Amino acid sequence: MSRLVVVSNRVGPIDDAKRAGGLAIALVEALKTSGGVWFGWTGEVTPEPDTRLKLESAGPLTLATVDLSADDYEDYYNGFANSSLWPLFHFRTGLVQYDRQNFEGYERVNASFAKTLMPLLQQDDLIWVHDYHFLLFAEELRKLGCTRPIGHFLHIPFPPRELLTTLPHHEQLVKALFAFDILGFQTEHDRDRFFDYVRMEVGGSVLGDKARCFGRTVTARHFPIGIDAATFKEFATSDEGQKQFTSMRDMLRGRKQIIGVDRLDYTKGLPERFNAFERLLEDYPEKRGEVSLLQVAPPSRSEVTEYQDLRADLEGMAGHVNGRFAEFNWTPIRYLNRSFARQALAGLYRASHVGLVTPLRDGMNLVAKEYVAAQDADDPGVLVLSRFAGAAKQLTDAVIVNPYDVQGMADALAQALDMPLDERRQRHQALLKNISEEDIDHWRTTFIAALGSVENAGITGGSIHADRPDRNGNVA
Ligand code: ADQ
Repeated sequence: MSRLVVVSNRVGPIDDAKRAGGLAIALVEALKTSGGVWFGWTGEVTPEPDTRLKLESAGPLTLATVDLSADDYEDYYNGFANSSLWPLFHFRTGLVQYDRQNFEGYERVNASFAKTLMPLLQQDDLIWVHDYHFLLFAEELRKLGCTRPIGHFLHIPFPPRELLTTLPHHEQLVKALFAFDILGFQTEHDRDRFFDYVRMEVGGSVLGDKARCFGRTVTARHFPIGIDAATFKEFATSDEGQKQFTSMRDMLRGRKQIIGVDRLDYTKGLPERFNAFERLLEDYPEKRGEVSLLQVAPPSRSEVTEYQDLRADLEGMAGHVNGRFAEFNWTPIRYLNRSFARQALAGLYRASHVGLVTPLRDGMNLVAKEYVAAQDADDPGVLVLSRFAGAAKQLTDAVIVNPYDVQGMADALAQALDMPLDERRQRHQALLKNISEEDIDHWRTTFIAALGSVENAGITGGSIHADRPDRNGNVA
């Protein structure tokens, strides 16, 4: 059996109390079953470049990590990855900062990480690279002579070509994607936007799930990421989950609660959400004193200015709504900037009558799936979900909203809060079926099967290997 080598920007932490971020949570859940090597950044920054590899065992996994130098951290991580690619891929061209030095940092880190990984690779490895940090990674590995199957999974949306072309290096990035064998996207729409770029921008061709361009062929499919639904369901009734549930319900004293859980990020639509809650209290006065919003949002990327601004804005907005509507025994918005362990989080979801998940744009959104998994099937809460989360393509039995429409969201909240038990149960049953079938195992096994089949195609002389660039990056 092939060994799995996973590459992602951050590795771990394996300790789940320290994790708040979809990619880390999904990868830990996926890798605990498959085992293998997990390679990436330690999360530590050193003043000078230091490419020494740290190896550590964690059950069936070997963690292989390196530090980033202060320059790489600025140029690659805060710079090109999080100030150029992240906003652009979430359709926020207005927030994109582009700087050639940052792009050079991005190239430098992709090349040096590939160089560090190369000696660890074995004959039968399947290499699975994750997310927007490493779009150049396969090209760098190929230059070093790697001929193993390499797949890429993009956790965030793929932008429309009109937006992608605003980035000076768009063609170089897309060309590098053709050094992978398999490209995985969250939704069919994301995959189709990639195909659209290939056809319309660089004159490539698309046949079925294969794109051909730059003398290379790549297979591109959608693999919607899931959660470990069975385990998360158990978390909600674990001792810790039950404890959180009980203390939350005691505190609510018969009132209802809407919950939002997000990394503090401008893509998550938090100001719009606070506005919608305020509109609910304005337009539905009977809800005053009867429902509160609990927003949990641990800080994220706090060295990037936009994230600092967002944090200040939200504090101001929560203060404004509370100042306007609070009673001595009722606080409308409770806003917490902290993380919770998984079991505790599951208990909080279960205690909440509405799960409010309203990103302006999101690759998938695991919180929506976790909220569903944590509910009591006999008396479930209602998921209110943005149409612009990848999850909305699967979770069609949620109450679907447009996060730019504050009035529409307020009305949807009222509908969710008043929804009869029968309808809540029906919707929940359908949602639970979906997240249980298309769970994290399904995601991992379908992706790895696709990656494995590349190898078989290669052995039988399939076109993919024939097109693969040689060690100098040249293709036939
Ligand atoms: P994220 O943008 O981080 O993920 P999401 O998918 O919602 O978004 O995952 C967040 C994860 O962090 C969830 O598992 C959630 O439980 C956890 N989390 C958030 N706040 C927390 C808190 N306060 N305490 C504890 N845990 C917390 C990226 C993409 C998404 C995509 C995922 C996976 O942006 O679109 O769904 O990767 O591919």
